[in-house]
Amino acid sequence: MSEKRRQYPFDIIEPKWQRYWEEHKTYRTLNPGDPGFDPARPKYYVLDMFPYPSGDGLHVGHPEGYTATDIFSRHKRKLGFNVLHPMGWDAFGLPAEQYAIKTGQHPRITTERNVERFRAQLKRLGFCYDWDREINTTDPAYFRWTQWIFLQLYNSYLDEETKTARPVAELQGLSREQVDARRLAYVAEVQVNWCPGLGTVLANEEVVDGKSEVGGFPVERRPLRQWMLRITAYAERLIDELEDLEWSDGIKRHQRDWIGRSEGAEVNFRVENLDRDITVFTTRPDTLFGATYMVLAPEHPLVDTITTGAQSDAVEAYRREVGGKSDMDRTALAKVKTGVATGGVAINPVNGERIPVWIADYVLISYGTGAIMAVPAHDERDHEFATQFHLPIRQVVEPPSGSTEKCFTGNGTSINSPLIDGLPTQEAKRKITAWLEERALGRKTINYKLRDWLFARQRYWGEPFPILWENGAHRAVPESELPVVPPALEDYKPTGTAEPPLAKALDWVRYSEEAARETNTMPQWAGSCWYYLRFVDPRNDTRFVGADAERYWMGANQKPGGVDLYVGGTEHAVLHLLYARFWHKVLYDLGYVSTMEPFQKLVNQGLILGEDGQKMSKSRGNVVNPDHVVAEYGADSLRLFEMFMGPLEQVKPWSTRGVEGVNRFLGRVWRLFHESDEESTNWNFSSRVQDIEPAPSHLKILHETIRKVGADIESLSFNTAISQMMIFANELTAAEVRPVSVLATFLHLLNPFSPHISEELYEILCARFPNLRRGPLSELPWPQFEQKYVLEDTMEIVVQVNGKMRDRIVVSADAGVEALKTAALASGRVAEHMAGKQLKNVIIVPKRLVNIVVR
Ligand code: ANZ
Repeated sequence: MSEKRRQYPFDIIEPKWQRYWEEHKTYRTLNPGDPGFDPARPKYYVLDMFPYPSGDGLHVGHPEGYTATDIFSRHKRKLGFNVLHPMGWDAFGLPAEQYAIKTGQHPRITTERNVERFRAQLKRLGFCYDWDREINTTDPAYFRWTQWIFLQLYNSYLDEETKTARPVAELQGLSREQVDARRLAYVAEVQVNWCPGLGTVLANEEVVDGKSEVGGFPVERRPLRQWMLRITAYAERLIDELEDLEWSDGIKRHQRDWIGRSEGAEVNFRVENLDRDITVFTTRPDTLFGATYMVLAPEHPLVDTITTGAQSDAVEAYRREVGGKSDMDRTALAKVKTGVATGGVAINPVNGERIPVWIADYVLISYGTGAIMAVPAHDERDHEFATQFHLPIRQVVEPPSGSTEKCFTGNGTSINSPLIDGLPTQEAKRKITAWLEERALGRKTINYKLRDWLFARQRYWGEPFPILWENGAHRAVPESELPVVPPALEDYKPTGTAEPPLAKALDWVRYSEEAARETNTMPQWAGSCWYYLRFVDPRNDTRFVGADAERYWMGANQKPGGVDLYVGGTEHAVLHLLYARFWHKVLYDLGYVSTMEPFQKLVNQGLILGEDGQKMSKSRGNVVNPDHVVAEYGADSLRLFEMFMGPLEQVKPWSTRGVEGVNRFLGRVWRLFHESDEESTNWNFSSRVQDIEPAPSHLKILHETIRKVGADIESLSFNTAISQMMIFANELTAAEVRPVSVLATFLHLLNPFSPHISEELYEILCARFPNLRRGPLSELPWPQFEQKYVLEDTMEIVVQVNGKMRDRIVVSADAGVEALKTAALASGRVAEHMAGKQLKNVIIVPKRLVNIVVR
């Protein structure tokens, strides 16, 4: 059935409606207080993760999530909601800067060009964004407020009692240094991933196998003075407050794992012959009797003190050797364990045993206390280490019956542990911790894997810090002087040292006789930490977001509140969401926003693979360009196909034949209304479309479709909604006469998916049937489902393949020929017998059987 039919005129229809929407500002959204705003309507805020406008333009992965949110938004509008559905650009970042280094062209110019291309491509897809709310993170009117929020962090500390941010101005009687040490934005000397090739520090996530993810340059560890954000202060809330969010379990688990809450105890071990303790962090205090040695991180401050003369050369050599390694390399499980004895000895507080103290790189200075007690019988890394260095191994936990592992790490029963013998692990932990607490030898603690956020980059194309330095001390740029705009530079190249490129702009750096500007810039994550708030009130130049608008759109009275639906890729499942939640909570604590969380419901769309089932990439040559698809089949077909490929959250391969399939469906919809004479290029309005009373069978399929499409949009099951519309179109195609009321209602259902063709057909109908309510369709209410039309009897039909019975299916008693055929072909058992064969014919005996003939 592959006869080539003439395309319906999408190339005329689509630009026409896009112009109409633009001219009439059809999708403009009003804020509380705007003339014409209707406060009686409920609100709905639908947000896409805004794109980085790369030089390559849009790829087919972008429209997947964007089409889903577009359909959802259009449906909500038709249900009478005030819908906020904005779009903008996350445009600071390395590629524009690297391009500037190569060509000398200012990043602002390339960014503008890329934004224009992206915008045009998105408009060409007919999305219902309110373009009046477009924002760009590199716009000074935007990053002025990014800098302002940074200053809120800078001027706040975490009050331990309430676990909330408070202004540092409330801290009484502290020295300047003490205040600085408590700020949520602070300066620290930290070990960083320094990439000489890119001339910048990188986040751990930006380093793969010791090389930069961008460019593949070697990365080394070195200490550097850096701006840090105290996200660890919020670790507990970032875990606990996930609870009420409508996010997938997978994403919640990702966030929890990343934050890495771990309950245990700190235990003090006295160093022999020294008035000092080594404090270790352990999650298994019940194994204290099995500690046969201790390990300090090589950087631990006690190492020098406890190392004996005989061991000092070996210790020094070892420290030099591991100095350059990243945490990732040091803790890799597979790696051969290394370490040296310090010669020092510590005393086990539970039994007075003398145990040797080693240093080894598998213990990290940045976690817990930077020191451990080693229990080789029950910890794998300790076990490997003890085996290698012939240290004793003593079993203190008996596994539940049956286990014969050499190193048992699970829960069991304590043995060889006088204080807790016979107790199950949980109880043993509690008892031993209490015992330690009574004697001031230890205490219960909670540790988090999460580290403070290294917030500075040595780059040009980012937000400058609104910070001044004077006599070695920092202070905020006065708010009235925001934004701090980056200087114009001739030369964007990194300086080759840790000095950022902004340091080259001497006039800019020099703020006054005494004060100089901070020359680091913020990381690319900064702008996306709060953009969803700016969309709410994007042109406000006295506040980062107006209070009324914020309360309305973010849902001040809902729990947990926030953006109602947020859709984007899983690559942002951890960091972006964590960072944005952190900023939001600080703003909440300070009274600037009204909800505790930014994103109430989150959905991640699945990756679209190439036609070959591989990840799309330039090097594989399997990248599909949406521009080509739009040129050949139209935007409505691209949108429809992206939703028809499969469940939104699933990974799925692209298929050009699939696009042709949905394009044929839209062609069939067009022909429900039109006939073409083969000679001329005209489409004539079909004489079969008439203003008649619909038959019960037509009302039935119509209302089934209303019900299914509405419910499927709400549950984001767009693919099955489309299948239902296909069934509808098939049935109506077969009808002798097509009632105009049924067709008009159907166009409402198709409208969110394929807005151009549906608007056009509706306009054509209105011109012929003056009783219809005038469009545009997108502004008319969603059709009412009426149960009475779908009350139905069912019947069972036999399905044969080449005359052999293969399945029985249940269909509605008055299913027409087309519905029978569609249902029979949809049977999984039938598909098995059709695999690899060609469909030749379908024979239907009404009310009894369908015989599918294949060869
Ligand atoms: C003794 C012990 C016995 C341990 C046992 C485990 C099992 P999580 O769950 O990841 O928090 N540890 C503590 N600080 C460390 C550091 N700075 N570098 C490397 N390892 C460190 O792991 C906590 C456990 O990891 C702690 O509990 C400690 O080993 C180790 F049968 O203490 B345990």
